[in-house]
Amino acid sequence: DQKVAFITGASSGIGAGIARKLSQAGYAVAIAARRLDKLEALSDEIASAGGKALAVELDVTSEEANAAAVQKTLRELGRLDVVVANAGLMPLSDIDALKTDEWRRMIDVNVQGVLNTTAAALPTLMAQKSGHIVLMSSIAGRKVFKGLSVYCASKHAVAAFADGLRMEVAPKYNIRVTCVQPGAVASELYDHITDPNYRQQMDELAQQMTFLQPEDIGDAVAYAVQAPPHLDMAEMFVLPTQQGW
Ligand code: NJP
Repeated sequence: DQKVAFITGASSGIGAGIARKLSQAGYAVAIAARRLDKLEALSDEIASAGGKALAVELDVTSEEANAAAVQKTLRELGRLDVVVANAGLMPLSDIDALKTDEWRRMIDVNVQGVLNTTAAALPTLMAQKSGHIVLMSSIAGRKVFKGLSVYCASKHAVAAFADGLRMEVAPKYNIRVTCVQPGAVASELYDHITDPNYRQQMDELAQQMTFLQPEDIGDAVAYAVQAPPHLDMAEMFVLPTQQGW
């Protein structure tokens, strides 16, 4: 039986890179996000490379929609082995600009979205006493950067939840939990920065170093989920070499 991975935020960037790499590793992939046209294009690409992909329209901020997306995956692909809660956004701004709508959006997607996806998948994984949950945190889940305070808070929350989740579900239900903490990855993430100063900073950063590609993170996730069953790759901190630490 072909193993199945469910990946959120798979319509672009890292999520799409993970979908490509897990497909190459032999998984059938359920690719979820809001932009169905992008998902269908990726699904066609995966199919023409000999893989199997199911496009699932999903807004991760809805608990019910996450449950429905997981049910659709089970119905159409037959099983669930890996869940990647990856959807997220990063609009930069200073705190004194009080862009409270952006703060709320980041908490809704980056934190509540991850909780919703995890909650939707857990009953199946717990019942079968196997599975692997991959949560997308960030270098911003370890350190705080100016202009990124709320984003950092959201990614610290994901890292904390990953630790708690692992503690509670790994021994009891044989579910592995991997927290991924990338540095700078070339993706659409930076396209949504509206503040011109921070846009310029990001453009300068991109000139100073070679960003990772989404497929680099895909390779890391493929490694984690294919590790021998006794091994839980608990954290993966993946940086462009020139980003340093
Ligand atoms: O960004 P991007 P990345 N419901 O913009 C989806 C983290 N990260 O790949 O809904 C469902 O290309 C959106 O899909 P759509 C980052 O924080 C990145 O870089 O169709 N999906 C798209 O597929 C994030 O957690 C870097 O618009 C929603 C995806 O999310 C993850 O990596 C570094 C959604 C975003 O793809 C992927 O970001 C790092 C919703 N409500 C961590 N809202 C980096 N790039 O440097 C958005 O440390 N999406």
